[in-house]
Amino acid sequence: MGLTIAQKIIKNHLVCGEMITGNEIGLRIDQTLTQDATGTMAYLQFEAMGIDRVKTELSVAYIDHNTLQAGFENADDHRYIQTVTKKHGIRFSRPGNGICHQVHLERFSKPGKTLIGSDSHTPTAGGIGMLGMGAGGLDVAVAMGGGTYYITMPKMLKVNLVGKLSDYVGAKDVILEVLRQLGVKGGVGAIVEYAGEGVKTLSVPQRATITNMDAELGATSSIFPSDDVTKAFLAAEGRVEDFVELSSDPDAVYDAEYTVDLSKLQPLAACPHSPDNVKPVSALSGMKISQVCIGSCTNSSMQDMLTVAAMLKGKTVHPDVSLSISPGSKQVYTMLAECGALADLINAGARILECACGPCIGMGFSPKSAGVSLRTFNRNFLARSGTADAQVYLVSPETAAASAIAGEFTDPTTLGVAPIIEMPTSFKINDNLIEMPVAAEEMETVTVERGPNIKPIPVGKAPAKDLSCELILKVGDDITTDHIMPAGTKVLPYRSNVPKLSEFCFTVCDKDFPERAKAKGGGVILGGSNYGQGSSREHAALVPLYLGIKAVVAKSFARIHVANLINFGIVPMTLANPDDYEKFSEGDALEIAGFAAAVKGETEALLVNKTNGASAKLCLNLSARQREMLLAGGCLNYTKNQK
Ligand code: MIC
Ligand code: SF4
Repeated sequence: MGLTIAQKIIKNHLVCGEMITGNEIGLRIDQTLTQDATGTMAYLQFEAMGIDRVKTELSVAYIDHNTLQAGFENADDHRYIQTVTKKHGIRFSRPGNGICHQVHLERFSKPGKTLIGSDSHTPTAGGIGMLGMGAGGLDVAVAMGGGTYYITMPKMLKVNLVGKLSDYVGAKDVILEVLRQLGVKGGVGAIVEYAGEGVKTLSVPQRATITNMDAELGATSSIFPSDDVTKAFLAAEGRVEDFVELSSDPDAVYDAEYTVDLSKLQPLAACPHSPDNVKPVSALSGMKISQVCIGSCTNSSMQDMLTVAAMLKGKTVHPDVSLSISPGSKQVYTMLAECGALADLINAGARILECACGPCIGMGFSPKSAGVSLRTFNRNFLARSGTADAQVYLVSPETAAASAIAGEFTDPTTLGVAPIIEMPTSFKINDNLIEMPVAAEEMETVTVERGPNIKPIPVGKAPAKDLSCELILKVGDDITTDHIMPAGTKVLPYRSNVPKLSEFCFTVCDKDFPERAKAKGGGVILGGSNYGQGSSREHAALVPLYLGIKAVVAKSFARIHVANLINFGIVPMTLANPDDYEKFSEGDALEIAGFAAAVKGETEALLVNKTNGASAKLCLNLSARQREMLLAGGCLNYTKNQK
C-alpha cells in the first residue's frame, strides 16, 4: 500500500510504536521553535532537565508575542530567553525580526523534516512540505533534549484543490472553505494533506496561510507536497539546497476526501466567535465596521502585504475605520520599505505596527465597545481581541483592504479586475537579528539572567487512592484555551508567574472561579466536546494545577491540551455516554472510588454524584507511558524518576 506525504515523513522519523491509526507513536524531532509567551516556561523546564546543549538539528527561540512591554516583566523574560538560549545552543530571533511562523518559513523550514513548536500554528511549515506540529512547552523542552515526541498516529484526510483562484479571492478563503466543510473539530486526530492540480497554482506563502489554520481544524498537522513552487521559494530565500521533492504515492489511502474548487470560491468570512462560523462576504455586505487588522502568522507575507498596498494605493481608509498593518517579518518589512509599498500603506492612513503578533493576541489595538473588527488572523474567540463585546470576523487581506476603504463589509470581487502583483524572484536575506549561541566549550561564560517575575513552576502530585471533591466548574462545548487562560495585555506579562496568572483563570466564563477554586482547594472540571481547543499554551494546564484541579471530565478533548494536562499530572477522562453530562451541576459532590487504580490500569472508572445519586461511566483512554506519567504526578517527576 502506498504512503501519504505525512506517512512518509513519520516513517522516516519513527522511534517507537506502530503506524496504525489511533496507536501512540514516538517521533524524532529535527527542529524546534518557541515563542516568548510559551518560551520562558519551555526553557525553565529545559534547564530543569539538566541537559547542557540541545540535541536537535536546529532550535530557534522567537520573540514576537509579548512585545508591548508595559512593565519590566516582558523585557526581563526576553533577556532570560536570550541568555538561556545563547548558553544551551539555541538560535535567538530578536524582537523586531518577526512572527515565529513567518520567519521560520522564510529562513529555516525544510521539506521532509519534523518540527515541533510551543505554538499551535506550527503547522504553517506544512506549506513547504515540513511536518510541523504544535506542542506544549514541556514537550518542546524534551525534544530539545533529544527526547521523543509522542502523538497518536493520525488518520489521513485529503483535500483536493481543483481549478485556480479568481481575482480578489485569496488563500484565506480556501482555508475558510475547508473550515466551513469540516468545522473546528473536523481535523481532530488527523493530518490534512492538500493535493490536486490546484496545488501548483498556489505559492508557498499561500500554502502556508492554509496550513497555518490547521490549528483551527483541530488537526495534528497539515501539509502540501514539495514541488517546483517550493523549490522556487527556497531559491528565492537563497536556500535551494534545502529542497527535496515530496509527494504522496498514487495508491496512498486516505480516510476521507474533500474537494475545494478554487475557481468557484467566493470571498468568505468567519463570523463571531468561531473560525468555522463561515459565511460568504456577499451576505454580510454593507455591515458597518470600525476596525480592520491585517497581519498575523496567517496573512503577513510579502504577497499579502503587496496585495493590500496595491489596493490601498492612492486611497484613504474610511474615517470610521482604524486600520492596523503588521508585516510578518523584518524581511517583509524592509522589502515593503524598499519597493515603496510601505509608503502607499502609510499614505492611505494605515497604522503600521511592528512585525509581531500584536492585535492577534490582544496586545493592543482592541476594538471599540461592540465594535465590528475585520481581521486577517486565525482566531476570533470571544474576548480574545481584548474587548469583551467586540464582533470579530476573520477575512482575507483582499476583503480586509476593500472593507477598510469602504467603511463597511465589502466583497472585493465587486471591485472588478484585481491589480497584478509582481512578486520578487529573490527575497532580501539578512539574518542579522538571529543571534547564534556560543560554542559548547564556552557555555560557562554565559550568565543566564532571571527577572523577579519568574516564579517556580507548580509540580503535580500522584493521584489520590479515591477521589472525593467538588465539581468546581461546569462549562460547555468548544471551550478554548483562551477561556481557560486568557491572553492580552493585562495577562500575558505573567506567563512566567503562575500564582499571578491564576487570578485570571477561566474568568471569561466565570469571574469568581479563581477565588472559589482557591477557597475549596480545587476539584474537578466538567467540559463538553473539544475541550481545550485552540492554542498550545501549557498555562491552561499549569494554572488549573496550581488551583488544585485534579481531573477534567469532558465529552472529548483537543489534542495539544490533553497532552498538556497529562504532562502536568491532571487526569483527563471522557464521558462514555455524552448525555451523562446533564447529570452533573456545578457544586455537586463527586467521588471516584479507586481513582489511582483506574489511572494505573483501568480503561473505565465510575463517577458518582453524591449530591443527587447519579453516576456516569468514564473512559481513560491513556497509553502506558501516559499512565506512568500521571501516576508520577506529571512529566517532570516522571523524567526525574527515570534518571
Ligand atoms: C495563540 O495564537 O493563541 C498563541 C498565543 O500563539 C498560542 C500560544 C500562546 O498562548 O502563547 C498558540 O497558538 O499556541
Ligand atoms: Fe501570534 Fe496570532 Fe500567530 Fe498566535 S495566531 S502565533 S498570536 S500571530
